[in-house]
Amino acid sequence: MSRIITLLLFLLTSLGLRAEDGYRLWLRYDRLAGAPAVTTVVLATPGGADSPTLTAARQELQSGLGGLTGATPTITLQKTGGEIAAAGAEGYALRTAADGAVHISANSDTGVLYGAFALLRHLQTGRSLEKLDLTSAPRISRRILNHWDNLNGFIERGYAGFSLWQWFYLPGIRDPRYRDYARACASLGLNGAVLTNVNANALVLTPTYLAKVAALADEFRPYGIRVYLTARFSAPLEIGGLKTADPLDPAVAAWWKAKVDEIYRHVPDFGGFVVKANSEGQPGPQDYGRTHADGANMLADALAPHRGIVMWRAFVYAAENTVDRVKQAYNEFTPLDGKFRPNVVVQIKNGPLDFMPREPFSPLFGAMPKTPLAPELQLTQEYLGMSTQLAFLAPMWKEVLDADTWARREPVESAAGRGSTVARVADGSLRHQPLSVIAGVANTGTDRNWTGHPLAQANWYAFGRLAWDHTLSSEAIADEWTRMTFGHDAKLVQTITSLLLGSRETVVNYSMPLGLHHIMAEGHHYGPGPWATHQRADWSSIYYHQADAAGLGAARSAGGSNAIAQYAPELAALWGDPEKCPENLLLWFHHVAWDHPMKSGRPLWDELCLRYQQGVDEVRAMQRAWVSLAGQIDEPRFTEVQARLQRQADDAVIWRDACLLYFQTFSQRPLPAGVEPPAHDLDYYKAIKLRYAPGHPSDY
Ligand code: GCV
Repeated sequence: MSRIITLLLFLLTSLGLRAEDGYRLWLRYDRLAGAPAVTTVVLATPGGADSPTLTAARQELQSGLGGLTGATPTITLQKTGGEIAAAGAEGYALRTAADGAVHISANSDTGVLYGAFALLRHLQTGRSLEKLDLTSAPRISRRILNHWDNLNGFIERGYAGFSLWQWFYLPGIRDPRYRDYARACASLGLNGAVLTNVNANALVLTPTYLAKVAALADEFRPYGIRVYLTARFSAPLEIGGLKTADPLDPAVAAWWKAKVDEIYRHVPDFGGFVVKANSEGQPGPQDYGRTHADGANMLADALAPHRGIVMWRAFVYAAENTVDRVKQAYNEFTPLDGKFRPNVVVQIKNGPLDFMPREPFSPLFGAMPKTPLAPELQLTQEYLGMSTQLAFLAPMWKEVLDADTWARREPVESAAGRGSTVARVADGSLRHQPLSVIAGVANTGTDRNWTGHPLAQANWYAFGRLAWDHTLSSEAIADEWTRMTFGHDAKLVQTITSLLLGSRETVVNYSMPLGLHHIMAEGHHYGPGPWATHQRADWSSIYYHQADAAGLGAARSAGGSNAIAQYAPELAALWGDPEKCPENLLLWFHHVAWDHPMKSGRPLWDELCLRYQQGVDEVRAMQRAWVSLAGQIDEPRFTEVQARLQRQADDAVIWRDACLLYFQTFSQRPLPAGVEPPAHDLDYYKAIKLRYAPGHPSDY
């Protein structure tokens, strides 16, 4: 039997057909019934001359249009008549001429490449080419994936295999996958990749590794992708032979300047550094009594002559600091506003804590008007079920990007800050800042399908699309991705898009509803651990949920840690009042009595229990929805998603039972009707130890 299957697979492969394994991502160019014929494509740039980027565009169009329409088009190059208005440096214009030829015009070769991918997307999503006339330009200039990849191949919080960068084999042996990675990124308009973990290794700055970095940069360059590295602040000590890394020591500054010059000799378009300093044990300027600005500026000065930038992370908190952890970054960074060089961006996680399933936006976005601020989003699902569970994150990112910081738009607009959204802070439009960056912690790895969970590809896709245009809706992104990745059947599209769109809220419901946060198991962060205590208070769940006989939730309003005061007064007034605070953030900001009446009329305890149950029910509904697609999806992807949804359903039950049994020891209330009784006692759940979970360096 197995011989027959092997033979069949061999025959299919030799016929050019293959089992769908997810490798092609959304760049699947299978024949599309009804796709309009495209016989001629004109690529127009100011120079009209060929280049590696235009070659890449041509190759993509040839294979893409050839596959989708069944006919390979004629592709010609020409000069643009003048600047393409509204396209900017990287945008494009797509237009169908009277003779039926499609013109892709741009002010740069990269713009044409992006236009080529946009044309393919247009066809792949079933849109017409008739009277096509659109211009698109990115709203944010640096759209960057951050890879938390170590030089030994391990990816911190990576759940889809090992690092794509094969450091041992570079620079000579180059995995063809580098090009496919670059194609995928370019298809979304992503234009940067930080190759290394923010928990940095200075070795990558040595000549041997810089040659390898240069090889990757060469692979990515035709696709408009610049490479960036993480700079270990203590590198002058570790690889430079200096006795200090004090940023104000001239010898240290000179060492970095020489190192940066050396990097640019290897990689002339090197993008710059990301730095995690004085956070979670990483070295930094505070080791020498200096500030984050001192450290960032020293590196920025070295990079400035080459037009490189520093992305200095604001993810800082310290064990010895007794101030509420969610307040610490604001306290450290707001006094530094206006003190950074123009080529420094402060990179801020979307929330003030750490990529929880739901957080309010970080108050820093509304509090550093003189500094370019970059949102850091996390594609890899560290706290949302890794690549085992389905959580489509576009709705979460939109929630943050669309959030109004209420920051004042001084000096021009003095009215209250309505419209001062995180997105407008990030894209620089609020304060006319020229440098704009958005960063996403990648979810890619060596798994054949790149992201482990076949549907987690949608998070890579969504990040890229939002980085290009944060005004796109989650619905539109889910629709595009589904059509490109699975097909156009109406029921299929409807089913998969609604699965995607509801999935993040489902994870919130069965893991950390109503504003609960940081109650996951220690270390690997997969599964519940509301009982977790650690020698570091700020790594303990009890620090965050503050459950006691009276109630549940972190007290962060005026009577508590007053973290609420870090937000604009309009928001503080809303969120600081438990009667007005949106229920999805209630336990983030307030310690609430178990019998506190919720909007449903139920007491908090009952509401909490029913939210956990709802999460479980929703996963089961997701399973049923997926099964309804049997026969409409290729077998490998269908089976893989089905198995992962089953695991998600089992894990959701564990979350519900573990959390409710634990919180019940405080509430002393029965489970309300409609909540399934747990199959085990609390000790059973406490005893669960997941060994060797992926993405976490130690055992558990
Ligand atoms: C790269 C969390 C993660 C760490 C990560 C850190 C950071 O603490 O658990 O793995 O380190 O965030 O963003 O720097």
